[in-house]
Amino acid sequence: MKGNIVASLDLTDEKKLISMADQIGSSVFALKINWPTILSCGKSIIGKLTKYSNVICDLKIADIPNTNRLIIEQISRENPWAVIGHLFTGTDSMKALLDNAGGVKVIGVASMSNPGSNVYLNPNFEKLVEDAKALGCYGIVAPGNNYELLGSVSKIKGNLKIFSPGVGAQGGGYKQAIKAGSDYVIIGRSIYENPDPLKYISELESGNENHIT
Ligand code: BMP
Repeated sequence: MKGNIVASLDLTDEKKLISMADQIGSSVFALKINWPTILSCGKSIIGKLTKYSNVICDLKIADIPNTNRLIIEQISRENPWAVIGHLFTGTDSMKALLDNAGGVKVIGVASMSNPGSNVYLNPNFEKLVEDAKALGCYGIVAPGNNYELLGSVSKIKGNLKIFSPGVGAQGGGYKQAIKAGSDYVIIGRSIYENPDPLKYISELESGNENHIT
């Protein structure tokens, strides 16, 4: 586990996923998995991946407090390093995640990288960040392809760590995202579809991202 790159392994073939985790797990800060992987491989894949790196379970949990509690109880048994939940459902729902997470860190979504998020979610980032701070989240998600918004989130983040997707396939740059305030950069397709993911990661970290895909 090193550096500040979170590899988002949105793979549905368990063999390919484990092989990629084995190849890059020790060269990144964490491996992130999302619904496609869990739906195809089952939730035990979370535990299986913990041997390669920190695992971030990106379920974007967004329900009433009781359902959030039931979900986090299931997930925390697999010992991920962190889970991602939505903040827009309100402080009661996020509190249910935090209260029932055991030792698992909770990251809240404050803003997103897809253009559609500019309609409902992104205009409310200030309130969402303030809620995440007040409730004691470990971190927040803010887009690595929207430097202005990321910079604004960074100014008010307090002790929260910022996790930024949107770099690579969605157009964001690693260096610019860090410069705008990102603590951890989430990269999916540009890593797992890369013929040489380790080279790509080390080039990014050494400041060469000219070849970015
Ligand atoms: P990619 O680098 O291939 O675009 O993957 C990005 C990953 O981050 C995906 O798992 C996606 O679901 C997630 N993500 C995102 O792209 N934007 C957000 O705002 C929040 C995310 O979790």
